[in-house]
Amino acid sequence: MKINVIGLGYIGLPTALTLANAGFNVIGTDYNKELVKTLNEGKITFKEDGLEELFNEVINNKNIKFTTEYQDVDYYIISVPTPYDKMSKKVDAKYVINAVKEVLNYCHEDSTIIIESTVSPGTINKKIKPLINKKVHLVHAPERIIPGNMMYELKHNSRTIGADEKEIGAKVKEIYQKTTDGDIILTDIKSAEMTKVVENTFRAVNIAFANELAKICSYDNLDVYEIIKICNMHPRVNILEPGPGVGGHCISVDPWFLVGDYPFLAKLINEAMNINDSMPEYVLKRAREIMEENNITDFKRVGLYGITYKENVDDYRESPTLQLLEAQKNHLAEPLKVYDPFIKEDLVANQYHNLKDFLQDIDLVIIMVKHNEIVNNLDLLKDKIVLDTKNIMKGAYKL
Ligand code: SAJ
Repeated sequence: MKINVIGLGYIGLPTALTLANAGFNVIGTDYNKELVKTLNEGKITFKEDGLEELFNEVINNKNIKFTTEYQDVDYYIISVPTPYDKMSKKVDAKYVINAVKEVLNYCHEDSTIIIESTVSPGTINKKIKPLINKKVHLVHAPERIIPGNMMYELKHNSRTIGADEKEIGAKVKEIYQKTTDGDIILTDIKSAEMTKVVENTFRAVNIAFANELAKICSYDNLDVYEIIKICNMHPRVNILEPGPGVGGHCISVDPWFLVGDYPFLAKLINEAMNINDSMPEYVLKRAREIMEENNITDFKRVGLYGITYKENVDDYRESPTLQLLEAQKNHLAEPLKVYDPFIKEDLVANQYHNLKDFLQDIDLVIIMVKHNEIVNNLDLLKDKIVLDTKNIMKGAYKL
């Protein structure tokens, strides 16, 4: 069976490889010529544990091809980004809409278009169905894999298939069941859309709770990590970790869809998102307090360790560090110094590519990301003043 995966980014590429590995004939399509060229040269386009091994196995031994062209096949999987409109907070489905329009130019009657991209409840009925100009089937199969553990989760996560035509849902379930040993739950399209957004919103709200606790504890000189550790020993309490903010393309984005669509109802969610968004500025405020306490007067002697949105990945979309750099533009004449072992290109001003050079030029290090590199080399920080937003270093200043 031939499957055309549209969009070869963080979700599409691992998905295409997993399907090919399971025995399907896969064509991966992306409009980014450079990306397709890189893949065709036998190189992966981002780092993820286990991705390169699977890529090499699949391109050498299985049936896959990468192209900028759409295909005429029985099944399409659409995994393109869905940003949100910063003003209205509503989902911006333009990439999904364009991909579906393209597919419709190539597909035959009775083919099935599976949308994996996250969309807010009702989007497929309201924005995609009206585009359909021939007899094709629509399915929503939101992905659940977490960057950093994607390859494992693709094989073992349970997942949701939303289909308004039951027999089509059953056929799509058969496809995914060849790739995962997790349970596959069938529901309707709108419910599937809602589940995906709710899952990420659950995590966003819980992170916001931890972040608010960090602020409260800091205000009253309590150790938030000690409080959380003790509370989490209660059998029904499981508080997440506070941090310098929430990044990535999912948890910092998807909950806004609910705020945008249900503004008079989504009060808690709105506040939670505002709390998470306030964290980078809060880190800056903590840094000022620490500078004052230690007689550091010059922000030139302050550096941010980590640019990516979380540890040991090279994805920096919506990252707390980038949010902080944006926020500091209003306060500081010159951008803070920055370093990240996963970011090889020059992304921001005052960026270092060598940890030792970076540390040499600063007195106060703000740990924004707990990459293994720093967790395993904390001794390099022994002569520094450290604001540790990720709780990896004993004796350091905390959030
Ligand atoms: N974070 C905290 N405290 C925590 C956990 C996370 O501050 O206790 C921060 C991280 O540092 C990061 C952000 O939140 O900046 C998001 O990271 P994450 O690891 O929680 O999640 P993502 O965005 O990488 O992946 C999420 C996952 N969703 C859930 O866990 C409900 C993943 O399963 C989804 O597939 C993914 O979103 C997606 O694509 O929607």
